[in-house]
Amino acid sequence: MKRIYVWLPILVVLLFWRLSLNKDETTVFRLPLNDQWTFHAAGDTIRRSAEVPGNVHLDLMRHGLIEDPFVGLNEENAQWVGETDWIYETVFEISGRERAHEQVRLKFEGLDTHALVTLNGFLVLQADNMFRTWTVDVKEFLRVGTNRLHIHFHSSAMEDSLRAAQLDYALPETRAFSRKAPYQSGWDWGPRLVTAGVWRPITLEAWDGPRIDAMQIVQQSLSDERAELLVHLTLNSEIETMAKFSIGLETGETLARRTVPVASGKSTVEIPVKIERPVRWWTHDQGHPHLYSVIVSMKSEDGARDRMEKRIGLRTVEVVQTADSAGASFAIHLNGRPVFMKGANYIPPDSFMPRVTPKHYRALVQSTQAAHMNMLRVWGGGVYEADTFYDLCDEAGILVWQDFMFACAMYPGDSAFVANVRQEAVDNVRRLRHHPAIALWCGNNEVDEAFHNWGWQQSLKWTDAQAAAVWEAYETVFHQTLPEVVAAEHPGAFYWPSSPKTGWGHDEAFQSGDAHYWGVWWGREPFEKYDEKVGRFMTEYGFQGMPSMETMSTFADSADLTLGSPVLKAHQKHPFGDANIAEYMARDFIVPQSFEDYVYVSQCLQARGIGRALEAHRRNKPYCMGTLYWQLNDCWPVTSWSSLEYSGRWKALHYEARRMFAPLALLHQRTENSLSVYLNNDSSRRVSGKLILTLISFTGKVFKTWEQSAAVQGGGNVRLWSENLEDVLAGHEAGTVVLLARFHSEDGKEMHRLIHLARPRDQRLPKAEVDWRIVTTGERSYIELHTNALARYVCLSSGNAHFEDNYFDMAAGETRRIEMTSTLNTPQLEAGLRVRHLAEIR
Ligand code: BMA
Repeated sequence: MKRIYVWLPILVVLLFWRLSLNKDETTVFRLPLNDQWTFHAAGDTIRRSAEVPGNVHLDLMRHGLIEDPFVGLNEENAQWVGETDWIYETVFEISGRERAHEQVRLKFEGLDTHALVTLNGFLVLQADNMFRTWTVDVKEFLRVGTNRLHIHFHSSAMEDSLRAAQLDYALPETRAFSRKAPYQSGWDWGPRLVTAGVWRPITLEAWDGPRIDAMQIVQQSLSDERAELLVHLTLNSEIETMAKFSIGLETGETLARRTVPVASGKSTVEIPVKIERPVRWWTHDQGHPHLYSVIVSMKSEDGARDRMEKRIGLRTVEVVQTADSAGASFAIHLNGRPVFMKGANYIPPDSFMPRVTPKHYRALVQSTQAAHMNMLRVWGGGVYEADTFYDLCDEAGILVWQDFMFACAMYPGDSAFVANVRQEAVDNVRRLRHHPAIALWCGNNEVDEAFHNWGWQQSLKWTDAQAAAVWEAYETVFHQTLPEVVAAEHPGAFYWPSSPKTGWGHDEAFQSGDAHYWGVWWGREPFEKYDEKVGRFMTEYGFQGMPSMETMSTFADSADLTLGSPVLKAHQKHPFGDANIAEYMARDFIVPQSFEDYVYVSQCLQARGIGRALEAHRRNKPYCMGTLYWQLNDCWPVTSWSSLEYSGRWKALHYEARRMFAPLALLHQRTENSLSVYLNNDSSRRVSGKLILTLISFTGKVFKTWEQSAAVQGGGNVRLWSENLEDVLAGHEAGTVVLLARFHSEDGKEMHRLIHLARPRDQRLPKAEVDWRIVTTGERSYIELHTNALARYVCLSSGNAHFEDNYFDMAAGETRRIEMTSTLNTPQLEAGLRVRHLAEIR
């Protein structure tokens, strides 16, 4: 009790000190321009209220002028929106005091895309890149009283055609002329919804004397004793003055104080600081993602104050490419430790980005982490994500492979285009470089591979000179401009020109660099090929699965829920997607007659195929040091390669990824006549214990047992056991037995998995009875399951409930307890609960 007397005064002092720090921390006046917006089509006289940030599709929907393009066949009816010019207007009030500031500017964080901006009738900005931040000095155009801001968005589709007509050869995609999110033009998983509008905030800023415009924190060295950082500030001041700078951490610790002269105009200040005994940032699977907030405050002698805060992580990331007999490695070393990267490709979580909330991002990042992923690739056909997304990755300990926004197209190389791209790169590298999550920068998605392998030279009839010009433009952007920007703005960061390095039709693709393997799916090769087509770092491969019935009911009436219905076809964007699903399903499963079962089996199929790839990639560690499947998420409800539906609901694949990506995993490999079991350990600790394998019948009869001791180093991967398949089967038919693999570690933990010896369609699955009951302990609800015989792909569903595991196999006699989370109460959950498994399909 006495202790409180000691602590209380200290706490009070700390509290006051914090409050005084927060008080008047900046004299920069900021006015967000979010209110009183209207929009109308050019030539139209009716102005309607608009939401900013937002976009024209969202505004049209809100006014009932278009129907939700995600529903039914509405996408088609919304195409005119992208071919129209749109005008957004607002008014805002400015007082004499605000107008009197020495500097006044408008800051546009995202205009989508070709925008003419006038303020009180004066043209202040001509923007043509949705990824750039534009700042414009507007003091001379600003009035005391009411000001009118007017933005005319030209149709991008029209702009693209105009620009394309000026080039004497055709580029494969006219969308490439606009610096606009490529996926808006339609993708093989996304609708064509070419939108327009103020998609990120506009702010009026006014100030006197110096302000901090930008802050860069360069990590100069990092050891266990100390981190040496250089804090680089960009200042903006109308006048020459002296200013005091203080740099500290959020804990209150001061790292440096300086008083320096500030020049007029833009100037820079560099202040070195040290953090003693630094705590490093790790991915969540390797340690703790520790973050530091570095706070700079400034006070000038004429009374200007400003403050900036950046949250950083102290870590090193290297991409190590060591030549070897096959080619060269491609391994991410985090803080000097090679770490196997597990994850997926991330696309924009909505066709309409302004409506994505922090809650959406949080759910996505949580699902990523829950599946034991430590890396996401922000794919180049979308957008440079919102700050919130990277903040969440920093906190969750997830690395980001960051593409620049170029995908599956060739781009112009004229000087205006290149200058525009350069500035886009500068803006985004500056915005994102302090995030410890950013592992590397990659120039584009599949542009190099497309130029060399997709036959455009022939299909577009380029002359040799034209093809050379197209390639020269490529080199200017991806081999010159972007690496220059990364080197200058994010010193030490790794730049990789294109993902993949080499197209999958070439052997080299699997010998060095990163690889996309699309022989399964695009090439219709069997899933077994995944065992062979293992590269050094797999950045793409995938297989589609249909979304759940719940998600499909958000866009289709029950009458439309049949294979091949026009509404379903509109929600399958791949040219032969449905045919592919059908073909692969028939290879491995008994194809169900009922639509609902077909949807379920399509998910089992996707999980089975990609699960095989994940297993092959991991098993080949350290030859392969990363695997990112295509794709994590969806931008609308659709049949796609995603493991998370648009709603965030987990498909069977996401559960499979969670099992396959577990830090410690039992993996298997089956060849024509042998079977092997591996123990793969991605943690940094050595694990040892006992491996027990039993060959059992589907009703649980034990035929044969193998037992041996087993150990694997931290980061290791060992083949523990290998047998001739004939000896494993011991005279039994492959479709009637299963191998139960169990590992008991010395610290008392147990894990197990079932290794199947035949495809599901060739297994004589019994009509297992899976009993269940709901158990509630305290706040938590569980479903407890028991089966009397082998049950495959046991699928649990109840409304929006989330199950910690799902679509799993259960051996005869097995009991499992699965946690459920839901907004429903237990009786509701129980009433809606459905448990099924593969032997029940019709
Ligand atoms: C990859 C991606 C995407 C595409 C996917 C599936 O090449 O980069 O362009 O959606 O394949 O076809």
